[in-house]
Amino acid sequence: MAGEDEMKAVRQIEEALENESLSSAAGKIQEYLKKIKDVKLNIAITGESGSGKSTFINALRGLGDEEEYSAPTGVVETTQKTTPYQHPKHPNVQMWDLPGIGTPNFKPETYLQQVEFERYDFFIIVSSDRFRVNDVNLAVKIQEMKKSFYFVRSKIDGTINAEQERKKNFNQDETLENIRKNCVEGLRDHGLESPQVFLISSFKLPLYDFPKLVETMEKELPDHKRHVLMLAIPNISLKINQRKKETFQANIWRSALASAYVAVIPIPGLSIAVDIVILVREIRMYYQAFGLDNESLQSLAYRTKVSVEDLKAVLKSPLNKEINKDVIINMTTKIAGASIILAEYFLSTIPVLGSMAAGGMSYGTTYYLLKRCLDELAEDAQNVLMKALKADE
Ligand SMILES: Nc1nc2c(ncn2[C@@H]2O[C@H](COP(=O)(O)OP(=O)(O)OP(=O)(O)O)[C@@H](O)[C@H]2O)c(=O)[nH]1
Ligand SMILES: [Mg+2]
Repeated sequence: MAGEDEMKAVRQIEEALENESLSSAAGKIQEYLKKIKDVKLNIAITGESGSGKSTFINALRGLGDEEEYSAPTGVVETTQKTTPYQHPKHPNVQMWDLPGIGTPNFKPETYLQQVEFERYDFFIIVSSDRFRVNDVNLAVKIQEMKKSFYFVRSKIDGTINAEQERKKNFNQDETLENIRKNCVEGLRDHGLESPQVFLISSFKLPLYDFPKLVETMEKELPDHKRHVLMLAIPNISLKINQRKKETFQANIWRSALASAYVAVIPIPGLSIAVDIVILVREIRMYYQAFGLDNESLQSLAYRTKVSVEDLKAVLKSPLNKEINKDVIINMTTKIAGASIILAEYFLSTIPVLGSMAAGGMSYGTTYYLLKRCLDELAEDAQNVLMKALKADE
């Protein structure tokens, strides 16, 4: 299993750090980094016709319903076969639009085999009202196959609006609680013990339970898949922003160690003992994951009706202008003094690095630089979100 592979890889790296030379440890980490780049995440979205599967898939990919690569949505039945949709920026992440379990040609008994269940990391079962016995049967079967599932009650914005119009003393929290209770009771009636239901509007992803759903999926995924999820999930709430930051921070040591490897095998012409290529690649990845690229800002502006100019006005980090070798080298030379102190700190935490001055230096500098860039970009992204979300409420 992939999760065990990961644990094995980390253990090997740790052992190498304790017993062997730095270059051997760093060699292993490079292998691991290469492997991690190929990690795939396959998410299955299923539910009755018209429940909002395709719309949810588009929202998960940070797309509207009418863009070039969007899943077709509409009032007529559209999903009749299993269709993969790639994440526009992370092709390793695929959302699968599955026909509902009650669709002609699909029988409840053979549904999971028909949609090739082995392929998916987990299932999201969508319903726009009460969950049916079919949904529960499916969940039970998914469980038997040792996969996980999440119930999503969709189109919450519509339900809330209708309630608001109908009731004189409308209370949103109370209404949400009632919908949740209703769904949970329905699932219990059909025999599911302690189901969890997430209330979601694909038109208003930051509101309601979407951030909680992300948090739950993240918690339940193995480490290497979690990283991929946090790269791909749209950065639409302060909570998600924070989780992205934490996930990436937990991975910095890997890049730093890979950079140390490069430093002990000197590259002609590179005076600073840091692998710039690794730095540029990682920082670009943060930038995209935080949704600071032009396309993401445009789409956020469109959704929240805040102008792109207003969003860009809160950006402070120079990284928002350009992320290339020169910018990074410039930052590296500026912090050279600080990194020596830091390198010493890291040498004391990872003794084996001490035996290679250049490796230690590189480890410290890379770690420090990545951490600093991550902090800067996370903060910029947070400010952009605060600006946008204020207008969205
Ligand atoms: N108000 C509201 N409408 C939604 C939401 N999600 C989907 N809809 C609408 O519900 C209708 C059906 O959505 P789809 O995403 O096409 O549903 P589907 O589950 O893919 O349907 P099939 O492909 O027929 O199985 C469309 O008109 C959507 O615009 C939502 O979060 N809020
Ligand atoms: Mg559809």
